[in-house]
Amino acid sequence: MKPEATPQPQPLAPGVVRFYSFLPRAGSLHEDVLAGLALPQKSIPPKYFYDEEGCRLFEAICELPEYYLTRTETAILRGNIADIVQFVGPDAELIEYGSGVQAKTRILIQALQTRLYVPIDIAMDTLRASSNELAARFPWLNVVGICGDYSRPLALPEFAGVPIRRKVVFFPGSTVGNFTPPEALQFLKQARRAVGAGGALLIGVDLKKDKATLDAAYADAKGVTARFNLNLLQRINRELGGDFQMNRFRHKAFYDPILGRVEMHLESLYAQVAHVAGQRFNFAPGETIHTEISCKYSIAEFQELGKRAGFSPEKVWTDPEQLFSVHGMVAA
Ligand code: AVJ
Repeated sequence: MKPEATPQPQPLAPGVVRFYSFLPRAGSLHEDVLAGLALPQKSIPPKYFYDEEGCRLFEAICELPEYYLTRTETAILRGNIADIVQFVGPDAELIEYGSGVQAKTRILIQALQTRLYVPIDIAMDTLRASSNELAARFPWLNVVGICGDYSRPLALPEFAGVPIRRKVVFFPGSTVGNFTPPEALQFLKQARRAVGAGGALLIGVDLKKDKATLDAAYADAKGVTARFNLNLLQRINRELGGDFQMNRFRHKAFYDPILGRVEMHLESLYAQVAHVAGQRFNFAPGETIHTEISCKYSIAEFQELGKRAGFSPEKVWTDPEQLFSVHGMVAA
């Protein structure tokens, strides 16, 4: 498939799911991993977690008792759905970044009676399977799946044949936390451009809270998050001819209250050498590969970030324990 934006508005038909691939050329995993492992603090971008096994493990994380994020956000959406429908308004095009299995989206599409849904995800197989299922579930819905990496600028195609009054970006799961605050600002500016004047943003943001709750959420008792993290090494072994030994690394995750973020690392248990694509990498005992950050924001902090990106914060929905927030913002 050609990684090019389509210049002409595309006619749509409900029930026919269209897919576009905007993925960067093959080889980005190769380049990013080799570059990341050569840094003084070795690091690999979290978008590479999501191969088939990684997607499966992430879904398992969402079911864990310690991982309160998914169920809390889902409850917030369900509990405030009438207010959310009023905020979004009729005839909205729904654009979702990091759509995954699209479970929360179903709540919105059902309530909003959405006619046009544009899910964007880096994992092509998950995107295809979920989009086809969704289209079968909502016969009036046009679905246009975009396989792409939204950590870089991404020009979305325009569509004809469906009445649209406003574009709304849905970005659930606190995935915005995987960006540093400056990167999050860039992303929000990109979302602002994507929705245009009069557009809106519906975004799930995990709130700052006590360290014990956050440490447990990212280092669960069953070790599912550990497997999710270690799967990255397995993926590198498989796709880049690596020779990482899984049992010589361990999952490490902790909340840093000063930086307001969870960090995930893969820690080398020994002095060891690993090879990737013919290159040699040395590890000291205790040395880590940094694999993810999950930034946490107070409501005021995130509203400030939204304002700097050109949105005016209009609504915030939270749960009774103030664990998680969903912001409704309008393009200023
Ligand atoms: C879906 C990316 C938001 O950062 O909480 C879960 C990913 N990492 N457990 C998060 C994740 C470890 C998750 N996001």
